[in-house]
Amino acid sequence: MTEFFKDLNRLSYDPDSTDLAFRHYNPDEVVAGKRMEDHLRFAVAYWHSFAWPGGDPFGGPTFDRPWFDESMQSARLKADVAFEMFDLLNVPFFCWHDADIRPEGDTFAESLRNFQEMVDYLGTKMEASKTKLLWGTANLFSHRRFMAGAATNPDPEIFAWSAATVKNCMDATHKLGGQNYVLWGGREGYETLLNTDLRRERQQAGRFLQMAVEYKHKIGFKGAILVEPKPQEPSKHQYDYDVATVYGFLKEFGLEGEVQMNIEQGHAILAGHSFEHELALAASLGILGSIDMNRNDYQSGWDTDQFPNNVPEVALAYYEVLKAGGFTTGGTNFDAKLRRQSLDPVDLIAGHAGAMDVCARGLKAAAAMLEDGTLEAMRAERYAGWDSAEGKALLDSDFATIAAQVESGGTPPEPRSGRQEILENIVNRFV
Ligand code: XUL
Ligand code: CO
Repeated sequence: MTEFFKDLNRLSYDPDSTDLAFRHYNPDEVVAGKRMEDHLRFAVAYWHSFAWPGGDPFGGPTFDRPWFDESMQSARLKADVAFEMFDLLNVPFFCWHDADIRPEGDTFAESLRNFQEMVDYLGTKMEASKTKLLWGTANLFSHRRFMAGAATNPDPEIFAWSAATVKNCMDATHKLGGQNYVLWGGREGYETLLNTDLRRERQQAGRFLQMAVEYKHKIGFKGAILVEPKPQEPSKHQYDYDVATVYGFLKEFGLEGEVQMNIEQGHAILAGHSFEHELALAASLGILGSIDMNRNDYQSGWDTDQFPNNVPEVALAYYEVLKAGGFTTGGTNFDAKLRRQSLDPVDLIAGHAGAMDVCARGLKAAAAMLEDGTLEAMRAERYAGWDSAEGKALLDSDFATIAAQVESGGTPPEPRSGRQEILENIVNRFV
């Protein structure tokens, strides 16, 4: 045991607790026919919890962690502490970027050696733990070499470096039994069109993603490849803007059926959507893979990556997830960081525990709304006309035939109420 969480005990489910405990998240409780743990599939993000030092544009690190130096010994200590936290929280999954788990070397080969050694170290930790790998990914955005993008870089050497990095991260994810591999286009976009060949950059990104898919099949990785859309930040404009944009991109490069989405709440908001919009659209396109359940501050207008704390919002998100049949390889990753004044180890535990409780409440509310059935019945009723023989025939018809029917028809159709307030009142009964 390390000293880091020394005064803290494993959290249990205790609805009446006024101390650190789960008041709503009860892993074994069956909700809509499945254990809560198996529905929610929580994951801790290694980067924000253990690698992020607490800086912001106006100030440097605020967190003082004993592993904050670029040594292998510290990387191992970080892993030890991480697995202690996974155990305290009893989480089934975690996620990493290569750069979170290993110190950067002077050469690619040295970074790779560090990485592979740490992957083996994580493998050993995983053998003694219940916590599995939800996804691995590559950090192709922090180092200055990626300042103009990775796959979309104007410099082919950076494309090559990025391809080699993703190849090794996919190997490691496969080795650790990861259930998905994520690509978030960190700086795959531009700062100004004045220096950007947008057509060329999109072609590069498309070929890069094809190569990732080809490599997945080559090594027999059975997990899902997930793209995580985000409209901007760090780049002014990012090519993977939102679910609809990425779907068009997948179609263009023949990758539909190969790639699904990892949808983040805060990114949806930055794109001018609601989270449930992005989830519903992905579900309707058959590409809903996994979620990053972290919100933004609505006043800041940027990606503040906060733990979720709004049950009604979360309930509407899980409503879409449940309607889509729930997660298969995906799960609920907390891509969330503490506020930079939250200095203590206990803050890390409280952030995650509170988020898990909020998600549990959201899931239960969503399941209850589905079980009640009123919302779905009212939706079905609204579209019932399309299930009639006339409705079905309409879509097989053509403008001229339809016009002839309408022109010879009788009274004009009457509009019907959309019942939004009534529907919102129904939701409020459950949240
Ligand atoms: C950045 C973000 C990333 C991805 C993984 O906004 O969400 O942490 O989830 O690279
Ligand atoms: Co994310």
